[in-house]
Amino acid sequence: MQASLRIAVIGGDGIGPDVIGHAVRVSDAAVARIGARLEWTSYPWGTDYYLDHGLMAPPDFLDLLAHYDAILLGAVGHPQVQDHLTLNGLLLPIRRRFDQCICVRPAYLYEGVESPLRNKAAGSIDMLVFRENTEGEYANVGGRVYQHSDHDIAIQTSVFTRRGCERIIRAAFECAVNRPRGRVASITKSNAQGYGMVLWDEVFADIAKEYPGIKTESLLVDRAVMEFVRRPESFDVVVASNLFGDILTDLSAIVVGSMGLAASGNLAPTRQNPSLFEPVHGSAPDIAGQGIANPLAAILSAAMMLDHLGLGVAATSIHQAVAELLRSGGPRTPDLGGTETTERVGNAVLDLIR
Ligand code: GGG
Repeated sequence: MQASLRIAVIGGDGIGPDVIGHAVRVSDAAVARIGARLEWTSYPWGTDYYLDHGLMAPPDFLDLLAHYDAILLGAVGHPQVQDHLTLNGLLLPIRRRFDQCICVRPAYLYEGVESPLRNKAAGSIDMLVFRENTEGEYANVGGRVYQHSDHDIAIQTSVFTRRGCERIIRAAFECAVNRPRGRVASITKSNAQGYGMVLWDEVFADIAKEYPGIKTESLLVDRAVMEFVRRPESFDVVVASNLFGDILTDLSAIVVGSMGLAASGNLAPTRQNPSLFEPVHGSAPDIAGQGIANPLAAILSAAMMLDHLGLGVAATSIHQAVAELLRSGGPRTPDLGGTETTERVGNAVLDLIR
């Protein structure tokens, strides 16, 4: 038996804890088949912790997490606390501290899942969005003055660095080299964002020259949202800023059937720090605790984690189980038009793996 890998688990808020346990169980079953073992440590951080302690996690939480091989997160967000407090109290500091500068979000139309767009064949939509993950519009630079007065002023600054643009754009090209269609689309709004996003466009053009075999296009984000709906099949690898990548991946998720299938990895490419894996969906307080959240996004995020940790065979077995469940018309939760529970779907994936 190989030495076990240490994973920190943060269920977080809302449906996060509902789905994350299934990702853990499925991962355990998948790695057991190849004689590996995962050692999980669960942390009760999130908004309940905040309501008790005034912080989303203890002051030393980043030091604690630094010792793990990876982090698996459910969701953050709670109706009683402003979203910027929950996000900046837990998820964003993790991405920054561990320099998880690359966020990868696949969108694939599985057989057995219907796109809300007409006549889309299984597999015809297959894109991989590379979202810049530590700067851009999420840089958290700015301030407020004259609050609670008629002169209230808020300044929010985006930060684009050549290094940051290069890292994410190069990662997108490197990925495209190994994909059959070999295309990269860059999405900005550089007509209106004439400093940061113009720098992004320049870096994109420079890096594209190093990859003459890759077909490229640059789109303004307003056109991109239209084209994601009009011709989603034409997108292969997509690279976008932090905010645009976040927004576009809600769209790509729904185009392939549901947010409940959207997985993501926040990658620390030097591998000196843990990477974090999480479903793209948030805490969905409207359905939290009802036992009807789709666990597949969390399960597929765990598969991305196993792949990242060198357990590719286990990751593939999870992908195959999820694909088989969907193809065969197995149990599905309401987001996919079904009536089944989180538990039933999670157990069905487990059965397929075993
Ligand atoms: N599953 C992670 C989660 O709860 N995400 C909520 C969210 O709003 N995230 C913002 C972001 O990823 O930028």
